[in-house]
Amino acid sequence: MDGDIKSAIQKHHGGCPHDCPDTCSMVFHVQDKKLIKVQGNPDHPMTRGGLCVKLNDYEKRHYHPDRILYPMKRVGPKGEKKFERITWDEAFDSIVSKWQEIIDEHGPQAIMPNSYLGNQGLVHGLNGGDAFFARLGATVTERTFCGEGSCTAWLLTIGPTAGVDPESFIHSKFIIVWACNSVSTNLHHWHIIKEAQKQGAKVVVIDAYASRTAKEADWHVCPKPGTDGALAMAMMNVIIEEGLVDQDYVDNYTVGYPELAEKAKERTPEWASEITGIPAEDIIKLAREYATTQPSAIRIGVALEKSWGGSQAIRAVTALPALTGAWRHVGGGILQFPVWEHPYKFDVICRPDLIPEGTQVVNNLQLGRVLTGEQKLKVPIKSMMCWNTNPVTQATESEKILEGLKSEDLFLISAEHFISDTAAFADILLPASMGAEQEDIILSWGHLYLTYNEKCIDSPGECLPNNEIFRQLAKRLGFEEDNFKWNDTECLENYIDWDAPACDGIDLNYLKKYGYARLNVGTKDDRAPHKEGNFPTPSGKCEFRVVGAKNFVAGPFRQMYEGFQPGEDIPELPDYVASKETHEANPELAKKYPLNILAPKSHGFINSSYANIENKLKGQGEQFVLINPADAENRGVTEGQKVKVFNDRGSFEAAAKVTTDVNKGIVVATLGYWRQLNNGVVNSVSSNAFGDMGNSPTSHDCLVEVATI
Ligand SMILES: Nc1nc2c(c(=O)[nH]1)N[C@H]1C(S)=C(S)[C@@H](COP(=O)(O)OP(=O)(O)OC[C@H]3O[C@@H](n4cnc5c(=O)[nH]c(N)nc54)[C@H](O)[C@@H]3O)O[C@H]1N2
Ligand SMILES: Nc1nc2c(c(=O)[nH]1)N[C@H]1C(S)=C(S)[C@@H](COP(=O)(O)OP(=O)(O)OC[C@H]3O[C@@H](n4cnc5c(=O)[nH]c(N)nc54)[C@H](O)[C@@H]3O)O[C@H]1N2
Ligand code: SF4
Ligand SMILES: [Mo]
Repeated sequence: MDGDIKSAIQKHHGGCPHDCPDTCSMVFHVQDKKLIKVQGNPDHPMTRGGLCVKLNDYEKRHYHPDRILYPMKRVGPKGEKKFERITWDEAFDSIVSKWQEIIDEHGPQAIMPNSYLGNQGLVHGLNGGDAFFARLGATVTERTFCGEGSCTAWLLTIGPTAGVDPESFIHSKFIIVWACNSVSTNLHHWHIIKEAQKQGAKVVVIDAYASRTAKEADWHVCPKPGTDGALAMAMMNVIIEEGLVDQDYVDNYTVGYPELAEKAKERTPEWASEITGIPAEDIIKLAREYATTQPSAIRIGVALEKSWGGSQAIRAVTALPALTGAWRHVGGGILQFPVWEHPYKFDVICRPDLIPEGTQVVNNLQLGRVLTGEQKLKVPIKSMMCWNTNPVTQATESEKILEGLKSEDLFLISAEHFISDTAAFADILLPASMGAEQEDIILSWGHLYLTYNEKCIDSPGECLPNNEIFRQLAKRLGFEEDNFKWNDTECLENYIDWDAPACDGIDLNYLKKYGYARLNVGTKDDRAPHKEGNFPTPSGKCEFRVVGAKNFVAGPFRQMYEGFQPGEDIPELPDYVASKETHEANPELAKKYPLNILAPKSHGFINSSYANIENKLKGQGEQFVLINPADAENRGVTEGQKVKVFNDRGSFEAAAKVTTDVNKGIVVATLGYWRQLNNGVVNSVSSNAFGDMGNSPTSHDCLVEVATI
């Protein structure tokens, strides 16, 4: 972009690097080498000039007084945040020599990486870290925080397709937002849904409580948590029994309809009503309206997978648009993560080919068990390097992770912006660069644009970009592969398949000039990718039924995880699978812990990021728990009172908000608050159990009790 001479402010293209489907295109305002302001890019069809409450003063995060500016080493007991400044040379030398010692004694698998999408850049998010640890021969960390069960279900049913374009929702006449709190978590899609609503579309939100999004819907359908599979199966029942099936579409473009129809016969609205708590008339009405108002579009949220039967439910929901023929229309179908059609070269970015055969795999949701030795490993973990993630607040069984991190036997390296709850336990702290300080292309899992981020300021202090940290480590360890020699621009040249049809007319220069580029995958006004089937599945059709499939882990940013051994058989047909922590499934446990907790995302934070920043905390308010008046009264809990939320795994404190936004038996406490600033975190109570597919988390399949303190 051109510099603005009058004000001497330079404008540069940015991309929000946080783990959010919107991947906003931003404008960085730079004056005297400082980032003074950020704006949403007004030209971008989804960002439209607006950011969100988290990022509207992103420049302040860059200069926050608590930011880590220098490499440091621990000088006090673990977790007490007593650090002393060291040089980068000292930091790298101590890491490499400690690792060498560990490798000599235990082999490289005693070292494990731990990262997620805290930064979603191809270079500094997905980055050289994976390639680096693959080359080192370290333990492989399978990371299934977000969408991996959903992806497995999606791939089995319709394959790696982006599905309906989020922008095509403008043409939809009936929209279901299913377990997604778009107002908080996908704001720039919500604008489009609101516009469609203004043009006459009906917007239905299916959510287990009255979320911000549910409150803005034309109709809030409120199933009990983890019962969406029953709702979807009963919708099929109505659609089939009432002759609302698009038979021509089903005959030509689907597999397994006779078996599905047979199964759906048993799944009556009355049956589902018992399970979901939704009146049978409402289920019938929903199914009829959904099937007969075309184009109809479904947006599924990540939350849908987070119960034991979540992925089977997602298979059922994903089957609906093929049953009704919604795919025939622009603005008809279903949306999950459009990232499937982005031409990223994950094999080049992550270099799974470098992983030595037979390397052990651990899962990031099992971190507490891995570190405490409760999970027996071939080679126990002696060192962990953490970047782009904060497992103490975000992963399950937080108390066990803490126990593991306290061990003197674990050498923890943490590359961070702030001393997070995890970084607090580091032996070596590395200061990481932030948004405007590093060049990248930001992965998006919520739209069909490539987004460029220009390096336009220098990092404060001695912060280094993640990929530079890995380059330096690789150099010291003598790794010769190209990955570790490419500069950031060269990485971008190599990480994207610029020759792919989706990139027609787009190259790095184009991106540098315009900041973003729409992939060549049709326009919002003409895209109907499955009008005539063309599903990227083995049969080329929508597979209602799959035969002989075994559980596998698919990720939104990886086609498939290396090292994962095919698991249990996957049932041939989608169906309702009951949650495990409920009154019905576990009455003994429910006697002790009668309340089902939901721990979704906070409006004012992005996962645990920003939960340490004063104005964001003020906007979001202190950790709260929503509780129904009847449940509150039974426990002598009053509005605003401090309570303890607990089960056998742990506890956290929260201020009670007594409200009918939640039904009796359910409590809601949003995610992200820091343990340093609060007593316990929501993941103190969450279970490490995997869901039915893709080793997904089951954070909403969880029983607790609430008591006054
Ligand atoms: N403000 C903000 N935005 C974010 C994030 C953030 O932390 N804060 N995080 C980002 C990330 S990493 C992700 S994955 C996305 C996730 O965004 P979403 O997919 O929206 O996920 P959640 O906020 O966890 O949950 C969405 C809704 O699902 C409901 N829900 C929970 N369980 C059930 C159930 O069993 N059935 C039904 N029908 N509803 C249920 C919850 O009540 C909640 O209102 O958001 C991204 N955007
Ligand atoms: N109970 C419950 N638990 C959940 C969920 C839930 O719904 N309920 N949601 C799950 C989901 S969907 C997700 S995606 C995960 C997210 O969990 P995490 O991926 O752990 O997300 P964050 O808490 O944002 O942690 C990201 C960290 O990376 C750091 N970071 C950001 N950019 C950079 C960078 O460029 N370099 C370095 N070195 N560090 C950087 C940030 O400062 C921050 O501390 O949480 C999961 N946990
Ligand atoms: S967090 Fe999401 S909505 Fe906010 S600026 Fe970043 S991409 Fe946009
Ligand atoms: Mo996520």
